[in-house]
Amino acid sequence: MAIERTLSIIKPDATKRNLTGKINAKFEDAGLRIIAQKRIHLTKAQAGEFYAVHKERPFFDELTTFMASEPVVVQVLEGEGAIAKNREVMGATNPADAAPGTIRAEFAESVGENSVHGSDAPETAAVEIAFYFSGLELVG
Ligand code: FUP
Repeated sequence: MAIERTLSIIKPDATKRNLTGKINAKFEDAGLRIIAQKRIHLTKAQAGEFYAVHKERPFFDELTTFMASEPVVVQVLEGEGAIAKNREVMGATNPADAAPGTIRAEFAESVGENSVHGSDAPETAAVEIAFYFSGLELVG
């Protein structure tokens, strides 16, 4: 399988509870390399731009308010099949459905406050990485 890069976000519910290191350990234990990382505080407008695909969904306002409520850690993960591997390590969107040992099973508080985001396909990964990082910041 090819080496891929994917965009990951450690969300406000997790940064607030000081879980950045524990979540990063899950990525590294799975063989994903953190090749870029920064802590930022999104505005609600920036969160809305990032999640524009969900603009018409009933949870959009709650989602963007949440994403702007506390700092987040945005990062680029690299590895063999990194996009699918990261989704595996994250677990299902709703923590009630997430497999044991996954980040969302262990740390997420609800379907909305679910600790992490991960790109879902190569095309979205490229767009999402470029949303937060310049090429110079990706140190593989
Ligand atoms: P995921 O790819 O697992 O992050 O899930 P989605 O792209 O389907 O959803 C993006 C974010 O919208 C979720 F992380 C949380 C939020 N969401 C809700 O708040 N309620 C829902 O019913 C579905 C998603």
